[in-house]
Amino acid sequence: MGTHNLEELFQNKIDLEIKIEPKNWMPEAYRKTNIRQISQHAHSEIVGMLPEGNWISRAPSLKRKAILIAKVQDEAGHGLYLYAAAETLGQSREQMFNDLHSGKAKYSSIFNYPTLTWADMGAIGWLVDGAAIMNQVMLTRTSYGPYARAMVRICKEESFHQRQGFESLWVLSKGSEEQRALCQDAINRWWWPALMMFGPIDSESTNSDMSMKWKIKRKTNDELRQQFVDMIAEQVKLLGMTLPDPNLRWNEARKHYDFGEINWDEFWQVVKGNGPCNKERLEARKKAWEQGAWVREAAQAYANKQRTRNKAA
Ligand code: BYC
Repeated sequence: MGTHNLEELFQNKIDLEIKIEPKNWMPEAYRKTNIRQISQHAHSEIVGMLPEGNWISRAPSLKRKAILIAKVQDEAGHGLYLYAAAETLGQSREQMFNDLHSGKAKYSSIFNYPTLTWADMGAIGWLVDGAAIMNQVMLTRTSYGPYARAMVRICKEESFHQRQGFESLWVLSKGSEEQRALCQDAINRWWWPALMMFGPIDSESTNSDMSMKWKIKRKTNDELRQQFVDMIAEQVKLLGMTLPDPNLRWNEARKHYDFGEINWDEFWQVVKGNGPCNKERLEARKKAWEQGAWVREAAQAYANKQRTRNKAA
């Protein structure tokens, strides 16, 4: 069968909502774009452990510490499911790590901002995980089977992450003047970077057209960002806090909140590696990789020994 017919059959399957599985024929560009997105997503989970890991030893109570450890561990698990999903497309895990460490592969811009106070743990849970879920719920229906299935479990865990973040800020928002100020300051610093997580505006989004046609993405960057603004603009009222945007207001005609201009120059600087913590984050990942070499070697030696024993038996 010619490539043209194969492409037509492939698109028909997508249109009929039939999942694409690892051994099915797929256009090379579909494979590549899934490897790109899934591996970037995996890297985001792994790098995303760093800003929060920074506060595990300083959590204000045993309860908060246990919650934070559980959340950071979940993120490691999400990274692993996603690396495994990308491997089914023929990309080796080693190559993915090399691409992260060399700076070739991207990861979410959000993790290049510092976590300055305890309130940042709440703001990350509420806003960063909140933005992540908004995007990931749609990905439970993405067309590539292994990615969609990984997302189902990830979304369940992410909703716990968001809840705990909101609850942590809720407690601060009902506390002393100083605690309220910490809460507001964290919201002020995380709001705009959280909006940037959804990616560039649709007209600048190079991958969206094909990803929408192939149902890898089911909603555009701007649609999801608007959904997120509408949700958070209501939730912030419960905290008695404000969002740092003088242009945020309900638009009755659109039935959505209008919001101010995102600083796209800042976004692209962060994506290009010039954000406040880009260098620190990559250094931390490279160091962890180097320091973990003996574990990988020991695991390999053990596997080899088992194989030899099994052959002999
Ligand atoms: N940061 O054509 P576009 C989490 C890049 S972590 C950096 O719209 P696409 C969590 C984009 O890659 C959440 N780069 O791209 C973990 C592209 O460059 P390339 C992570 C960005 O792929 C721990 C270029 O800009 N979630 O859950 O159609 C704690 C043009 O963009 C960003 C995912 O990864 C960005 N924010 O759409 C807490 C979800 N935005 O690759 C939480 C899966 C864009 O062509 N990914 N770029 O060189 C996606 O859904 C899509 O990849 C995106 C971007 C919506 C992010």
